[in-house]
Amino acid sequence: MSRPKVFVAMRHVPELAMDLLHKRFDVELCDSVQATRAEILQKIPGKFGIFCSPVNKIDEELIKTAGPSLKVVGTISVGYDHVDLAAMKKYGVRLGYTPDILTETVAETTVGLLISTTRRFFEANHALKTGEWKYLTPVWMCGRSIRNSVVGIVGCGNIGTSIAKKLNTFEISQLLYTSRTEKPAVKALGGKLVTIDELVEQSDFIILSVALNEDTKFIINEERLAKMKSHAVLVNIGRGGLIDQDALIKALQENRIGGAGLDVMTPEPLPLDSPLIKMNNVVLLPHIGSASIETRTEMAITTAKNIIAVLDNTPMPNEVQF
Ligand code: 8YV
Repeated sequence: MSRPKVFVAMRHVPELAMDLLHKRFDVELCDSVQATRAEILQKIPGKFGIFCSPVNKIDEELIKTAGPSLKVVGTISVGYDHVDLAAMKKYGVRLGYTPDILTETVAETTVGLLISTTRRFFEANHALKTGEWKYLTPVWMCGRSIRNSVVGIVGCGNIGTSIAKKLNTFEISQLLYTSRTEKPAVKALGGKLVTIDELVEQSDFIILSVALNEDTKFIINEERLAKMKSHAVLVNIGRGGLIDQDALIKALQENRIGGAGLDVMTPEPLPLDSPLIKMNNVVLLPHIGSASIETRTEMAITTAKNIIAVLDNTPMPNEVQF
């Protein structure tokens, strides 16, 4: 008897997760490292599920192309802005995702990105390796301390709260945050719930840790960039679409803010001719917020289990409700 089929839209998925899928499904892997849109549309018809990531847009065209066999989309991510929830609902397709698992890893990345941006680690490393390090004068390669600074976290969900806890050990002078509701755990750290405009005006370091949706698209725009302190450092570990990137580039070019640390950007991968690439006060990471072996392995296993749960008609470990 033929088994239900799953399409895996990427290679190098941890073996433990692949083993789980192989036990229950006929698994079709994409041809290269990452499936193109055209390949997905070609291979999705007749599939029960798809194992995908935020690089794969899951929209009505794809769901319709899959046909009625498609019952589940499993995304190896906490974010699901790449999935058209209305279309999923219309065609009765369920969505599994991987919240919580990556919280601490993404928070670790954020702290690292913040420090390396404000303390100029990559610029300093480059200076050493290219022989620019000749003397040690008092202000050479100096950045600004996190200690005694005002840190603003935009979006205090699980990841934002974890970032707040980690940064609280840095003896900062004030923690500000935005959120739909007051967060007792952040309040207990001395965190103050403010508006986004108050946050951008008052913070030395601004961290974006919020989901991308219609309300948060371009939450950092020209107007808000203009309100920032001239030494403010902006860190983004959410989604590129949270920032009007052209406005950010302009603000950086005109030295209107201090710098930026971006783990996410628009588009991804960032073209090498982007002005951001050449800026010394910009640290760019290739979307590696959750990229620890332990975390990605657990995310992959959960994604597989989410897909299998639909086959078994049991509750998914993590399902997006819509
Ligand atoms: C993903 C992410 O892990 O979780 C998210 O929303 O963007 C990342 O952590 C990464 O894109 C791999 O799928």
